[in-house]
Amino acid sequence: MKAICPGSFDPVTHGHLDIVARSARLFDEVIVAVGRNSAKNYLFTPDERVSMLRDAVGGLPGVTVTLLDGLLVDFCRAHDVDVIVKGLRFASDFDFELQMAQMNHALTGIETIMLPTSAQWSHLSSTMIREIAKLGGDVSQFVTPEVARRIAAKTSER
Ligand code: COD
Repeated sequence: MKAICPGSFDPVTHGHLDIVARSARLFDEVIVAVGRNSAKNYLFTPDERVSMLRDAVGGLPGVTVTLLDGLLVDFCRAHDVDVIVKGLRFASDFDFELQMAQMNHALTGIETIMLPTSAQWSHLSSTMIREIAKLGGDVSQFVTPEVARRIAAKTSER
């Protein structure tokens, strides 16, 4: 089966990577898709987010990374994706993810599977990583060395 892990990944964290790695053990193929959430303002460009993800998932068998332009369900139909995989941290994630899962199902009938976050990473969010980095904190335990380097470069140029 072919799965997709969509997200903003601004930037990718160990929490996201844990969901991708576990998906790779469950499905034959996993596409990690860098999409757009119109409610968010991004620190990194779509190409930068794709590049950081490619670096981070490089060794995972069956995993590819792509840019998602337009509707997720249209991409899934065009690429014969069987299932959408999302990560859940807390109740507010569930409320948001449930609504998106039901909307995506209503649009094309595609199913969404939600994986509970690993306890080790349940407190991680890209928003907090950006905030900590902006205020000079050390985020290296939450992201890959390459992402930490890119965040430092990005925040110093602002
Ligand atoms: N542990 C486990 N899971 C996590 C963690 C963590 N520490 N942090 C985040 N996650 C999960 C999130 O719950 C989510 O499932 C996924 O990882 C991605 O998270 P984000 O924050 O990077 O991405 P979002 O939620 O901003 O992504 C939203 C999409 C881009 C997927 C969505 O807007 C979308 O599908 N856009 C395409 C256009 C479209 O089809 N819109 C209609 C949607 S109904």
